[in-house]
Order: sequence, then structure tokens, then C-alpha cells
Amino acid sequence: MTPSTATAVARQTNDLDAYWLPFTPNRAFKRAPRLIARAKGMHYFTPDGRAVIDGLAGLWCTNAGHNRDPIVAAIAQQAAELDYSAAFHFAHPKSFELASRVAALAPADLNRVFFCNSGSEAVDTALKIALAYHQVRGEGARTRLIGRERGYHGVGFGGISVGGIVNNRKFFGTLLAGVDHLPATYSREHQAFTKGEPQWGGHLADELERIVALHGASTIAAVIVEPMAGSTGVLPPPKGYLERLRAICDKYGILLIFDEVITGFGRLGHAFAAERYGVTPDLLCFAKGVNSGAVPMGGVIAREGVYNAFMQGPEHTIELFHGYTYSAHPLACAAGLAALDLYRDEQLFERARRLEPFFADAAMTLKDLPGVLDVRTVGISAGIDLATRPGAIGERGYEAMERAFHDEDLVIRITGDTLAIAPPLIVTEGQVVEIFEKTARVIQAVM
Ligand code: PXG
Repeated sequence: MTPSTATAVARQTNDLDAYWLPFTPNRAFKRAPRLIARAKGMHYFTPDGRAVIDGLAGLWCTNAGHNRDPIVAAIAQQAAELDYSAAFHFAHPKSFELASRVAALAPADLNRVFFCNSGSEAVDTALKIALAYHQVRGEGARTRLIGRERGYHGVGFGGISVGGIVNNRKFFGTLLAGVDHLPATYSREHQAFTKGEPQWGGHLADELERIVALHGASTIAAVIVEPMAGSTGVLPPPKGYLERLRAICDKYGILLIFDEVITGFGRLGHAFAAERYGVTPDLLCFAKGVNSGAVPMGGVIAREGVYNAFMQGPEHTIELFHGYTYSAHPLACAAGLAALDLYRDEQLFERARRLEPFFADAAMTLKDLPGVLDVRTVGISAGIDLATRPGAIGERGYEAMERAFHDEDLVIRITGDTLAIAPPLIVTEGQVVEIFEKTARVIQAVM
């Protein structure tokens, strides 16, 4: 290699230009990159060896902590044994094993598991199953989908159509037709500084009655909500809200979909939020925590009756024209089985449930800092609203995230001027205190 080619190669491999980062201001990032080289347990390590505490479990996914030995070993062993086998017309043993284990964690008769590779795909899968379910039962006029303002359901066209975040929608054309939205359940006036489920807001579920009255129940296929809205800043459901949605859906034959991509696998102290709230949806979307974020994976758990509606007709015909090359990928399944073992053996869901009051108290220490407009908590997650700088939405939040990383060795999440904190479920009480003390200093620094 000539010296000049070597320089060119070196420049190429260190060049930040080619990579277009997702959901990131690329130019600002590339001016001051935040690079992560390794991770273990509760910590990331930068290329120069700085330990950074992970206050967000990756992106709400590494619930068992980073680089856990049993998960790493399971992936390595699986890669050596079977890298991939055809997902259509064939299957490998671990796909059945993981489906059974996931179904066993889900409440009631949520016991049929369809695999995909992300939360966005899980949402598209659930919406398609809902539409097809009505079709195969002879109610093909049920095509309307109902989401919610401030909802996040990933970035597929289905997900952004039922989602309620304007920036995720307004650039992308007309989206799916026939979608309506429930109002968001958050009101600072009625709910500020609440630990857990707010008292106010259960009545907002009755807005579904208004939508049914407008369109007619016979045109509505499904309602999709996050039991706790994560992306828009940790919005726990008001008391009674989910129960009322369930009752109205039952009354009109509408399917209820819970998007548990964030709330699944322990975030709220239970395997699923459906268990915490005692409300069983007809379809439940999961991803992220299913294998502690180690390999891309998502899925949908369907109730027995939904699955059975498809199992009609001649046995040689495909019942659902949907699936992905990497549905139930062997590496994702192997990682999933190892993660579920860790959740069970270390009782991480129970641990999260026990830790919740301590976590909530620690979060509320931020309450009286200047510029803090609200602190909300539920399970092992907290949302903190900061006052917006005049004319500069999101600037203070962005600076908080930068300062947290560079000055406090802490990763937090931001959405606008709202901070989110949701560490891995292995977090200790001492680390909870550390995370919120660092966050307090960051908030003071950006005011
Ligand atoms: N549904 C919900 C409820 C989610 O939170 C998705 C679907 C999409 O998942 P995928 O795997 O396609 O990204 C999500 C993802 C955040 C943040 O802090 C949230 C998510 C992802 C990244 C960041 O706002 N949630």
C-alpha cells in the first residue's frame, strides 16, 4: 500500500461523513461526536475508556444490563450452530421455544406469538393482523384504525399513521387513510408531579365513544395505545383509563392493541403492563427487552381467538400473508431465551417492582429545581419536563443530553425539552441516586 492510499484508507475508516444517523441532528453530532466503544452491566465505555452510566437501558431495551455473559455466550453458540434457516415453510427449534416462553409470560389467552425484527414491524404486524382478522370473519368493512395523540408506534407507515407525534408525520405525505386519534391523556394542570398513575384523566377513554358515534362501530377495526407512552416523555395511564378502553372495545367488537415495545419485559415491574393493569388486549406488540436489546427482534402476541379465526380453510393454504426473512432469527431467539432466563433467575421484574417507590422518590428530588415543570414516574422510568427557552424548543433539552454525557458521564434520553430516565433493571439503589444527582447538576447547568 502506498503511503497516500494508507492515508486515504485511514481517513475513510475514521470518516464520520458516510453514516447518516437515525433521529439525530447529524451536523451537530459530527461536530462533537458521542462515541460508545464497549459496555458492561450498567455502563458504557468510550473509546478512551471513560465509564458512562446508562440511564436509559440503551434505548429502553437492555433491561438485563449490557453484555451479560449468558446472552453473549448464547449468541456465540447459536452463530456457530445455526446462523440462519428459512423462516417461511421451515422453522428451527428455538423459535418454538421462545414463542412458548413469551406466551407463558403473557396474561390470559394471549398465547400465539408472531415474530418480526423491531417495534415498528411489530406495530405494522398487529395492525395488519387486526384488519385481516375482521376480513376473514366477514367483517371486511372494519378498516378504520384508532391511535392516540402523543402516541409513538415506530416509524413504519402504519405506525406513523396511528402515532401522534407531528414531526414524525408531517414530512411523509398522506399516510394511511381512515385513521382517527384519541386525545392524549396528559394534563400538567391536573397531573403535575404524580408518582405512578394519575387520578385525573380516566374519562378521556370515553372519547372512543365519540369516535364510534361519528364513524359507526362497523367501520372500526382496532384501537392501538401504549399503556404508558414512553417516547413522548413517560405518560402513565390515568387510573381506570385502560379498563374503560377495554370495555368500549368489547361493546363494539373493536380489537384492542397494546403497544408494549417499551413497557414489556419488566419496565413497569411486571412481564407486561397488561398484567400490571389487569387489562388484556387482543394483540400485544413487543420488541426491545425480549432479548435485552442484544439482537434486533420484535413480535406480536395474539389471543387464542384471533389466531383461531385465521385457522380456517384448506390446510395447505397460507393463513396470513405476512412475515419477514428474519422472523424468529436464530440469533435473536437464542438471545431471547438467555435474556428470559436472566429475568427469571435474577427476578428482575420483581426487583423493578420493589425498587419503584425508591426510584420515584429519587426522581422527585428534582421537583424543586428551577425550570422543572413536571416530574412523572412509573415503574423504572421517569419523565422530567424542563421549561423551554424562549423561541428555542428543544435547545435546553439537547444541551442537557450533551452535558450529561460529556460532563457527568451519564446517558439520558431527550424528547424536546423533556428528559427521560429508564435504566436497566439491574440498577442498584446507589446507582439510582447517582443518576438523579447527576441529572440535578445537569438541570442546574442548563438553566
Ligand atoms: N412502539 C413503541 C411504543 C416504541 O417505544 C417502537 C414502537 C418502535 O420500535 P423500533 O424497534 O422500530 O424502533 C418504539 C420505539 C425514545 C425512543 O426514547 C423510543 C423508541 C425508540 C427509540 C427511542 O423516545 N421506541
